[in-house]
Amino acid sequence: MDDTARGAATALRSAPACRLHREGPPPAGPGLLATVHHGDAATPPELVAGVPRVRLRVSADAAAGFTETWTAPGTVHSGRSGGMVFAHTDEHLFLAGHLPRGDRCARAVAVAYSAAFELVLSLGFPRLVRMWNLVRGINDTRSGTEVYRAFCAGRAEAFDRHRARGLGMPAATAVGALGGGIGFHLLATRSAGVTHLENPRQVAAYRYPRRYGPRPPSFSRATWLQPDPVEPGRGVLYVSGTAGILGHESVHPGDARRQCDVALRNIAVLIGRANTARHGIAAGFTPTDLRSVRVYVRHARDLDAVRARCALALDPAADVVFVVTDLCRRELLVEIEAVAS
Ligand code: 3EB
Repeated sequence: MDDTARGAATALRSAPACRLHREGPPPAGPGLLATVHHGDAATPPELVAGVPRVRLRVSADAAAGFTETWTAPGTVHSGRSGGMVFAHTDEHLFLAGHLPRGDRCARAVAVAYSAAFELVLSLGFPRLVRMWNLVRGINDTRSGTEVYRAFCAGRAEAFDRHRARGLGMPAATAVGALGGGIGFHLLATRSAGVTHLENPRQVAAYRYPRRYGPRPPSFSRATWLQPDPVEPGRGVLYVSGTAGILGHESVHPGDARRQCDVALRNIAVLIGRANTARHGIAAGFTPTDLRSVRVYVRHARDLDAVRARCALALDPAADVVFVVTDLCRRELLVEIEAVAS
């Protein structure tokens, strides 16, 4: 291969890229896989001019909204199936679905997530990379079981059904939403290298003890995507929503500032070279490498304190958005997700 051909091949073997736009949706460009609006209205996912569009209601305040775009190099094909929408290049897939309001029991989640995993596999993208779950009334216990716990039970069943076909648990986020029932979207890849990471400071979520619910959450702490086998150090590390949890226990109840510091420290250890090396990854990161940072804060009154703690740890040039929303455990006040590359 000459240099030009190698350059083109390398450009094609890139990870999907995320950008956060605070000034409204950007114009559609080449390689656009999807737009995800985080605003004041929720609608089921749809195709708009052939591009999947997800609208999540995460804030009562429209001015606090932002738009997330996902792009990938190459020709994009999109489609619909069973209420889900998807777009993919030869290498990467974005897929979104939703459960209507009221459908938040374990059974409904198991059915919907199984259908999503079936679609992912039938489209030929068996390696899950990243998943987001937005759950209305996530801490609601009126049905007798907290919605998040029912959600985890259903999701675990869907993963159980697909484990034998090689579907691993990817990096994920599960947070509250104000509209819709449950909205989910995911990234998957056809053949790029995918490594799921755990954090030595935390018990693997899928091994949490029973006191947190009948079935544990199904996610890994981060997923490393390495698009090109001949460039092992080049890739993207997708960091799950990370909270002030040590072992399996939430720490510093009632103290958002200290929970934020623990979450940032958890991320530092997770992405640091000692941990990536333990997982066989030829790159290591520090918090100043983080981009597309999303900070979920339960109470608006904690925003200033959390912003200040994040400013100390992150690169001033990093794109950071703050979202006020409920988190999966009642006592958690802060959760942080990001991407490192
Ligand atoms: C935790 O570590 C905090 O259920 O998909 C973070 C990221 C959390 C993802 C999920 C939950 C999930 O347990 C909560």
